[in-house]
Amino acid sequence: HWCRSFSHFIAQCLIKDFETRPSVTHLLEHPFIKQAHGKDTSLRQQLSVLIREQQDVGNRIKTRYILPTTQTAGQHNTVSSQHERINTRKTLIIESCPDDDLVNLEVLDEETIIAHLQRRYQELQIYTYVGDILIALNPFQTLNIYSPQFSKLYHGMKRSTNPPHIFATADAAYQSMVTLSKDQCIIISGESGAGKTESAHLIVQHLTFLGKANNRTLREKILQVNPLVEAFGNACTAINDNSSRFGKYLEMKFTPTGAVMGAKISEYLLEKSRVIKQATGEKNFHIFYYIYAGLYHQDNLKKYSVTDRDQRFMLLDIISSKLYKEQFDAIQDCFRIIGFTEEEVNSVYRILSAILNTGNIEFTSTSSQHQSDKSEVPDSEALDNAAALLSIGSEELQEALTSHCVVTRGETIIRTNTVDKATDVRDAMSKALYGRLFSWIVNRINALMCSDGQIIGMNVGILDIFGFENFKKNSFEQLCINIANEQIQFYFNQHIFALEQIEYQSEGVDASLVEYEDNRPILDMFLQKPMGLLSLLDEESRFPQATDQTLVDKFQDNLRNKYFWTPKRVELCFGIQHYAGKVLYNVGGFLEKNRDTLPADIVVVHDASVCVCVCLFQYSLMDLLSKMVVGTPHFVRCIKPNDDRQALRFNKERVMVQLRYTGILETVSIRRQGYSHRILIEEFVNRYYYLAFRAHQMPEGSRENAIIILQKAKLDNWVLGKTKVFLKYYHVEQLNLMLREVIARVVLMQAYTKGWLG
Ligand code: AD9
Ligand code: MG
Repeated sequence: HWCRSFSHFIAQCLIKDFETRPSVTHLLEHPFIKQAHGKDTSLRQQLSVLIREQQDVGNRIKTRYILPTTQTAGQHNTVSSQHERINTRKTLIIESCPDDDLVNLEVLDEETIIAHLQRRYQELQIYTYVGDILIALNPFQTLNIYSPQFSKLYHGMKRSTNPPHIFATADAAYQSMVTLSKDQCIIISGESGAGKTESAHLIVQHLTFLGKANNRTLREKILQVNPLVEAFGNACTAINDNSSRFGKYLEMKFTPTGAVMGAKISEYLLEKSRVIKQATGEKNFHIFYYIYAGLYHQDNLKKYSVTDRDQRFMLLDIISSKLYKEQFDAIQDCFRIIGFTEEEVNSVYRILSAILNTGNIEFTSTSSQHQSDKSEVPDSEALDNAAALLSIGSEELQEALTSHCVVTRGETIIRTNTVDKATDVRDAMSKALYGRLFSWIVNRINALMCSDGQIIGMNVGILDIFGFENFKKNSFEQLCINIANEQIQFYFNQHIFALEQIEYQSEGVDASLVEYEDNRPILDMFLQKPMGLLSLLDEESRFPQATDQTLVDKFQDNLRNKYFWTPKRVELCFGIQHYAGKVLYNVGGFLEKNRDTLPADIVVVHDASVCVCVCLFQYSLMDLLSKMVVGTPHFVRCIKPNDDRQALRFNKERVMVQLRYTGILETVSIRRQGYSHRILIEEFVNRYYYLAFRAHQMPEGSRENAIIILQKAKLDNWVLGKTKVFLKYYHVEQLNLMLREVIARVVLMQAYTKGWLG
């Protein structure tokens, strides 16, 4: 008898009056539950936890959070936690209000938006929504809004409950993944120094909080992944002290119930040339400084044959720097926590030292009457060290550097290298070693973080690439970086504008169209075959006689459009009108970098792999984009409020430019007028029928049933197209929240039934 009444009660909860959903307190009051209560203490405890949580949520909404902040402008911290120190000089008041979302602004023009963002920035409200998209202004100071208390605050909450926050974006992705059982991805964009990498760290932090599943070790491991790869892949540039020199896609893996179970990292286009050369005022990858300081303090420089006379590094500065030593210790911890063996870490240090030594190998010319192009190594110390560290013979290494093989008519001839050529080979070797070391570390992390090859689960991917760059002097690396950013912008446009508007038309939905700046013509100019800039560069790289001038001429002859020009007064340069602004590139080194000379005789052997670098480039971006397409995207747009890295300084002009090229104004319009979510009618009914039908009913995926659900859920402003339901950006959150509550109730009921029936 009880069971029957109980099922009836469950059915009532689920079906009858959606609007008067019984809260946990109501459940507790129910006579059947009261009866159950007396019998099962563990269920009672579960219930009281739920009630407390519910009250907690209620209170939180009403609370004003007054928080201390600290001033540490422009400081970067790759490893240690940023938010440790607290000082009470400034207070930050956090509460949600309608102007958290630009879509709610009454007047919508550039001036208003800028003034609005400026006011918020001065109040340290660095985050603002544009519908479901998050704008993040770099605060250039440590804010105390990322503690576990904040993770709790944003956990499972409606967007409008709390002020905008990066945790809310991470939370939305996580909740969508769990509720809809679909992969998600978070795409972070913005120019160099805008705050992408910091945002990525914060997202990982919140996701590990959400999916912690009592597994502390795994949680700690995941938190070490970013600092470790960034020690090897980030460096100090003229724009950012902790600039990412590679693209990173971190996938966090979850069980179907949302417990974190691992992580996988993919790296793209590491700027290897930095190992051998850095622009004025820039530095090598962080790890080289850490290792100097660390090995020095351990008295281990000799063990790894690292010279303490290296001219390329300001050794005294490094050694006296406490920070580098601390970072070295932190990296050792990262290796240990993630699970690298001591032997593996040892090998990493050996390879790094080998690279340092290789860079110190010098050549002199030994031309004689018979042989004019010969080079040799006068001082063999660095050569011997490098060879020993790599476990190869010193003579073998010297031969590989100072000579090369040519195959002519089936015969192999050994030719000697000039000093210049030997130097090129040496540098190519350093770059290749570093590139492979980096890939090895990434692969090893993946093996250690995702040991279970066959796990079935879901992902939240986080994309954090190098941001758009425009230096005084820009080279091949900047071109690669900026093309990657063009791709991300294109992806954003596709998702926010193009796909949506195409669907209005094909589905017969009447919605006003929003105009936006399409960067496809620029991308075509780069990627088209055979006449795109990259194809032309490949072609020229295949000619041994090609020079910087022939390259510029080739570009000039073939690229006739408004996005490309060659300046009259500056030689060997070309300009590109990127989506984010004009950039002048210097072609010096383009050909060699594109050939990525390894093996060194690649120019002589007319081989199809000449264009390895660029082909890889295109391939790896396609790979990256196709990965993103799999998941439902969430966008974070980082904005740099000033170029001096100063806290509270809001440079209107700079912000305006970024808002323009990211198309924020148009994004506000389309989020206001448009329907950002389109779901096939059948899928919609299938996904949400719980909201209006009985669990066992399994209604047909018809238009009528979709309408019943939409009405029952009391949504407004939706539209039904020919095959799809068109929803506003806020509808999906509302629907998912309702669904989660219903499911939670079913689970609770099931727990009761189980408990009751023993
Ligand atoms: V690049 O394209 O890799 O050169 P990012 O990644 O966009 O660049 P990054 O995240 O490295 O920029 O941020 C630059 C600096 O801004 C950091 O080192 C911090 O000092 C500062 N920053 C950025 N975001 C925050 C934040 N949320 N809180 C505090 C921040 N400081
Ligand atoms: Mg970065």
